[in-house]
Amino acid sequence: MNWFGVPPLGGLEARSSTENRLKAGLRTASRPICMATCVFTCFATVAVAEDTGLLPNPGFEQGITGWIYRPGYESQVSCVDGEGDHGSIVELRPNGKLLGIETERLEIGKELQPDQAYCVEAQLKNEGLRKGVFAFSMYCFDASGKSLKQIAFYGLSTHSKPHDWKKRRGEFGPGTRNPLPEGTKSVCIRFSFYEANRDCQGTVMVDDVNLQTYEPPVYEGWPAEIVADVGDLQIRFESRSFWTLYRIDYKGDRICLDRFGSHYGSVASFPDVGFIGSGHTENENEEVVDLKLLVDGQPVDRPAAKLTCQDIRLQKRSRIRNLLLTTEISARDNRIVEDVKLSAAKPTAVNLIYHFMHPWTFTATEYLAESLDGTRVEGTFTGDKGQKIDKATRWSAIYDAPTGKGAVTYVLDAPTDDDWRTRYWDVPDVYRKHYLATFLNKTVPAGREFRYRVVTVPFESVAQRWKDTAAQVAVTCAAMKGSTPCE
Ligand SMILES: [Ca+2]
Repeated sequence: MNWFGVPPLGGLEARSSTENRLKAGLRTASRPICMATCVFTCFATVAVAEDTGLLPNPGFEQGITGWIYRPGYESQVSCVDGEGDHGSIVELRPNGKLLGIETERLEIGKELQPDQAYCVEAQLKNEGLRKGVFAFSMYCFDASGKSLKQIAFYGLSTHSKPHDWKKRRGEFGPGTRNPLPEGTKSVCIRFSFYEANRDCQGTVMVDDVNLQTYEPPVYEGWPAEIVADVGDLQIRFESRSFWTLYRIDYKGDRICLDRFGSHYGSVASFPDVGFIGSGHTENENEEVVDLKLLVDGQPVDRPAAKLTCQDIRLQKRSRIRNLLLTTEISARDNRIVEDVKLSAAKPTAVNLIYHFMHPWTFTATEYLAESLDGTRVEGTFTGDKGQKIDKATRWSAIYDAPTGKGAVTYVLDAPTDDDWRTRYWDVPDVYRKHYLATFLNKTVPAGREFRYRVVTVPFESVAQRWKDTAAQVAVTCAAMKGSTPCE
């Protein structure tokens, strides 16, 4: 089960916060944890990093002072020596019952400020779950203490491979992907297990739970989003994903989703880490180095949140670990061109890199593609969670019968010596998500620039003729091959 909404190598996606709401939080009992009930070993002899965060006992060096069982028993929680630099850690072992530990309530206006964003990090070690699920999350409460929302940062299931210590992180508050719901008066940080019959089995260790203020990536004078009407297109650029596309509407119909968690742009999956880039903030943030916007050819220092133009270009330089990306997204003449130049500051092993993610609507019914040798690949979307096409293409297209609209994605540039693939991930009730997948289980070498460029062109067609229409659109795109976008 894809419990956290992230496919094994899927670029994806926490879905909506509601869909993603985790069930690891039955709130049936509350009792303060007494230090004396924990098992202490020799952690006092280990040097531990200075506490700079907002939680009083982030590294469990004072046992689990400041943490509350909700629900749980002393026998399920041990503070033990974590070896190395860990000092004391907390070992959670539900032993066939529910278990949750959480911080005392952090009140908005006291410990936390309403206009401030925060980042919470934790070191986690998964020794394996045999039954149920585990979540690193937070809860938001109203003035009466009623839970308004659970926000999940990291999840484990019985399918998750055991792993050594890993840092996992999340953000909340204004300007982040997790604004607090209206009426939130307090929050807590939580680690919990859930199983439908309350039979949770497994062991997870936790250390260094650090809560700090966080400054979301705001660019001076820039709004949090830019919605642009460009001909028959309406597109949206989103700050929380470090400035990617986040909507494609065509002639008033949404053909590509605007649902936070269904990311666009480029993302890399690193061995033993996971995804970094675009809206994936669970491991590390993409670092935006430079950002520019040109509207009808003119640089705009302080863009409006909503504008109408003939030509818009967003130019970005960013860094994902040792990968450097120069990205331009431009829209004009009812076409969207996305151009990425990728280089590595030093050889960088990856599971894969996705460029040009497009979360097309899940009502899309059919696909069609022309592979590099000229053969056609076509079929219907059935919601089987398969990766359709999965080979290099000159172009590919989707068709959404309910709206009578579709879109062609024509590959203008891609390295000829890499086994890159066009994929559409067919996820029912979520999306038909397009990816250009590269560097499958490879190392990106240093000293070379890799260029990827696609043009996406929406079209309208009756169902019977859509494939001819798409093929005609592709012919018009072929003329752009070899052209260099204006700088
Ligand atoms: Ca510790």
